Amino acid sequence: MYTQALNEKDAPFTTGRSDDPIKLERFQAIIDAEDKVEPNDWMPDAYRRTLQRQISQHAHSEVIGMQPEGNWLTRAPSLKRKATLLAKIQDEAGHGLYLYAAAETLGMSREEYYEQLLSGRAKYSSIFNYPSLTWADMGAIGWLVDGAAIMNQIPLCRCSYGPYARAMIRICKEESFHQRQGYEIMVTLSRGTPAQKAMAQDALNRFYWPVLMMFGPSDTESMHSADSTKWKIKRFSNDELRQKFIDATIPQGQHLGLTFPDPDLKFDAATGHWTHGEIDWSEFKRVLAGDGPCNRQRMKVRKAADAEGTWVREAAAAYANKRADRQRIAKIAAE
Ligand code: BYC
Repeated sequence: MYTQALNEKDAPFTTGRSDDPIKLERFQAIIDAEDKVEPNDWMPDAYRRTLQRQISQHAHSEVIGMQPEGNWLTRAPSLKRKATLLAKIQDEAGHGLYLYAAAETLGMSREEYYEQLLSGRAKYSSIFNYPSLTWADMGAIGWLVDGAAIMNQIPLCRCSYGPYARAMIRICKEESFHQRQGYEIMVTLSRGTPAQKAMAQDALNRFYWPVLMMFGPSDTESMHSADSTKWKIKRFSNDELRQKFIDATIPQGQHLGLTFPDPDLKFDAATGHWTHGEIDWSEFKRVLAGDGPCNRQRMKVRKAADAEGTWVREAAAAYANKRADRQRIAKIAAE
């Protein structure tokens, strides 16, 4: 009902002054009623900007996130492992495409979002600024990074913005396969030779803390959470999701016979949760400021890929123009 009242189909990308109390009240009523907001619906500027930021950063993460795994494609230990890893990486590219398409419904073009990434104005997930040093990292990335991504993304399937929520449903199904393929690599290595088990342990040691940082700053530092929660973009806080992830992951690591690199980790029987040691937020801030182990390398590779693809984009645009010209001429001739 509210959606109908606020639809302004003739004026796409309608953004309202955020101080218009009647529209704001109606907008919040749509959200509170668990209705979806669709691209042509009226929405406050700040809601649009939040989604443009989050969805595009999410898309950038998927695209940049292909690099650490791409690093191991030619060195996968068997044809089967290579085919599986390749399928996973291709899925990540697909996720990027769904997400750029969802972000475009908010009135900015993919090229504009992409330009924000290349110019360094847009972020991507901190986790992809860490190197993938051994084959075991393919296991740790699937198990932990995709595991954290699922924990964060399942609630996004119920996000108030329709195109984002729908994209997330498909993405989560694929992430589930990604998590399992990673865990299966970890199972194989953990049951393997002492050297293989040591490699799995080393990957866990290096990825554990950065993965916890993927969930974002602590709730007290999270500047966007209050608005995002009010608008039902976020259903759980950063710390809540981090805790859910830790609670789900520790038993999986124990099953592997691996040790988590946190001496303060202990199970609290009273709450049913694992309590953990302090996260080094100075490292998180450093990585976000561009000074992580691989920030420069990731952007260099992305920029080179963009430059190498220029001719493809130009050729596609030239072909589209020629085709449109031919259709115009054919139409005139037919009249
Ligand atoms: N890394 O107020 P906050 C994948 C920024 S890819 C970098 O809590 P918010 C995969 C945040 O952007 C999955 N920046 O923000 C792909 C903000 O800065 P700005 C990626 C971070 O938005 C390939 C500032 O810190 N997932 O699965 O309420 C291979 C304050 O934070 C990070 C998504 O993108 C971070 N980790 O909450 C394998 C999920 N954390 O923008 C796997 C979608 C925070 O004001 N995004 N920042 O300059 C979200 O759910 C939310 O945006 C976040 C942050 C929970 C990440």
